[in-house]
Amino acid sequence: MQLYHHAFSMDSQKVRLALEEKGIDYTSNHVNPITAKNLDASFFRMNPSARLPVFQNGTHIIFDTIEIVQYIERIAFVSTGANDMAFSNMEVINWMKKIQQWNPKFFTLSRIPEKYRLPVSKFTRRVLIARMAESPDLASAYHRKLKETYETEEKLKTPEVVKRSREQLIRLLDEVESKLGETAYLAGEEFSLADVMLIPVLARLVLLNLGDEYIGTRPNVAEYWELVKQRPSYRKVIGKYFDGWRRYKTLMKTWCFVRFRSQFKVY
Ligand SMILES: N[C@@H](CCC(=O)N[C@@H](CS)C(=O)NCC(=O)O)C(=O)O
Repeated sequence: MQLYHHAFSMDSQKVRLALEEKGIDYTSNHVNPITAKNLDASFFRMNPSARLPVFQNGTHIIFDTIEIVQYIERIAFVSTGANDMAFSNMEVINWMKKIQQWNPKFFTLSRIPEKYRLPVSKFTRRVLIARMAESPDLASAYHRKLKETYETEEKLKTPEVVKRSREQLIRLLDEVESKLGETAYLAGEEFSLADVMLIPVLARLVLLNLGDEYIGTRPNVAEYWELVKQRPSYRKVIGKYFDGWRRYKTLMKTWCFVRFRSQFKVY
C-alpha cells in the first residue's frame, strides 16, 4: 500500500492518523504541494487534480479522504481478523462528513501574510508552465490547474468567500463544543474515526496561531485538545513537525526551497 501525502496537508494528516490508529503498515511518499512536487508529471499523470492525499493498493487508487479512511478501517478488520472490532456507526460517519465539509483552503490562505503567499503562488504558476512544456500530453490538465491558481487568488480578494468559510468553521466548532460537553470523544466515550478527522482541524488552527481564539474560548474543546495530543498517533503525524520550535524548522525548509528555486529560476 502506498500513500502519497504531506505533513502540511490536512487531509493527509487525517489519513495518516487513521493508519497509525489502526496499526496499518504502508509505504510513505512525501509530496510537498508548496514546493509544487504534486505537479511532477509522474504524480500528476496518476492524479490530475494534484490534490493530496492519494491512497494506492495495487491497482486500486482512492482520492477521496473519507473513502480512504473507511477503506483503512476495512483493511484493519480483515488483517487483524478481530471479530470484536466494530465498524464506524452512523454517528461517527455523520461527524466525519460534517468535518470534511469544511474546506480549509481559503481560511488558511487568508491567514498567511501576502509576502509569503504571493511568492509561493507565483512559483506554483511558473512550475505549471514549465511542466506543461515538458509533458505536452498533460497540457490541458496543467492548464486547468493553472486556471485554478488564478481563481484562488481572485477568490481571496473577495471578503465574502473567507467570511463564509470562517462562519462555517465557527458553526462546526460550536457543535463540537456542545457534543464534548456530553461525551469524552466526539462520537462517544471511545476514540473513533470522527476524532481522527477533527484533530487536524484543531492542529491547523494552532499552526495559524489561532488556538487561543478558536480553541481556548471553548473549554470542552480545549480540554479535548490536551487529551488527544497525548496520543502516539498525534505525535507521529503532527507533533513531530509542528509542536513548539519544530514548526519553524518545517516551514523554513519549504520556504527556503521556494525562495532558492525562484531566485535561480529553477522550475
Ligand atoms: N482528495 C481530497 C481533497 C484534498 C485536498 O483538498 N487537498 C489539499 C491539501 S489538504 C491539496 O492537495 N492541495 C493542493 C492543490 O490543490 O494543488 C478530498 O477528500 O476531497
